[in-house]
Amino acid sequence: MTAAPTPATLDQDAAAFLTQFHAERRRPGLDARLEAVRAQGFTPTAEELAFAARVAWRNSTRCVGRLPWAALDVHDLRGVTDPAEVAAHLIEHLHGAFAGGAIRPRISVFAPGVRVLNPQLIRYAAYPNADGTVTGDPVNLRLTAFLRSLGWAGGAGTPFDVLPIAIQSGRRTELFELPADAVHEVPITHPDYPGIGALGVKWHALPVISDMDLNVGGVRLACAFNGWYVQTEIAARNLADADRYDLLPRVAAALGLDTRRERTLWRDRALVELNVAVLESFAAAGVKVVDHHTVTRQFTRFEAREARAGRGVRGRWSWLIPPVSPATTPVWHRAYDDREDTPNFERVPAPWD
Ligand code: HEM
Ligand code: NRG
Repeated sequence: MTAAPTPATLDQDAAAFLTQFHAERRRPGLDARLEAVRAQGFTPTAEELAFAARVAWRNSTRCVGRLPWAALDVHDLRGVTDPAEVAAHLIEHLHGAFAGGAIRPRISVFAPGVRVLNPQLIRYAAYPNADGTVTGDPVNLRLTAFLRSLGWAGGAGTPFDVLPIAIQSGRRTELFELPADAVHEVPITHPDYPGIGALGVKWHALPVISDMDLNVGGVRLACAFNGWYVQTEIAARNLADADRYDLLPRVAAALGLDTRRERTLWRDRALVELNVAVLESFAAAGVKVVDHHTVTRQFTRFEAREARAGRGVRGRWSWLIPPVSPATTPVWHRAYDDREDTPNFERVPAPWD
């Protein structure tokens, strides 16, 4: 015996989502829509999907950049299942989102069964060396090994080799190299300290998260979304963490600081100048980036605007505060309820985990 093809009961998550959509968008026809979903099951319409994606951003408790949530550019790619066509749409996503440096927040949503296996579209390879050091971004050691197991031959061996993307559709997984003109990068220099530029460091313009599902009324769809960077993400974590590019000792040397004693605060001074370098370099390249003072002030405007709309803002405080000078920002002095509302984005475990 097989189960009846039509669900007899109305899925409660779908019903709750549709009730929210019709109420918030002031759309008539809720009862008819619920009846159709009871009879046929829930497949979001294009309008429901666009609403869900924007509200999922609005509900992202760990995101300090939520002020422009309603302007998210939603691309419904549920009609695309061929891996090469998915890759072509993602490359178009990179071009459209970069927008000559202006950066537009954008999301691509995929059909059930389609998935990007990389955690972000743009990631730098990690090559283990015989002496235990790593060339590249150590956070991507397992991603790099996984892509090699899928047939990637390896790149030039620089610290900034862009990895290919692995796209899964049904039982097929295929690798695609990103064309160089789709990956915009900014060389990091400092207006006052040429020694920082001499380190030969760069970072990519776009953070495009690709390992979270969009949960719309219990339907989980893979997606890829981007906004722009807060410079702290790059300068205070990716380039500074001891288990990432670990640049603070070299930046301190470029600044001529005494690194023999902690109380010279050489780490802190190097960290601030590396943050200045990333902000100034992005500005010089004409690529949008936001500093932690501005983005946290924008976040308090988001909270005020949400309150006027009769909604509360949930947040994960430890993620909302910046990793540099947190107590100088307004978020430091506030408290947040960290329970996440739906629709939302939910992390999918990596295929190698
Ligand atoms: C997390 C800023 C756009 C959804 C974050 C984080 C920052 C940030 C600083 C913390 C990241 C970390 O510590 O690793 C921004 C800025 C944006 C932006 C400045 C500019 C527009 C977006 C968009 C979406 C989004 C467009 C989705 C549509 C999220 C989510 C997280 C997050 C789901 C948590 C990620 C995780 O758990 O790893 N954002 N964001 N953000 N953001 Fe945003
Ligand atoms: N810290 C990560 C990116 C996480 C998301 N940050 C954003 N998201 N700004 C990194 O690559 O450093 N966004 O959608 O803009």
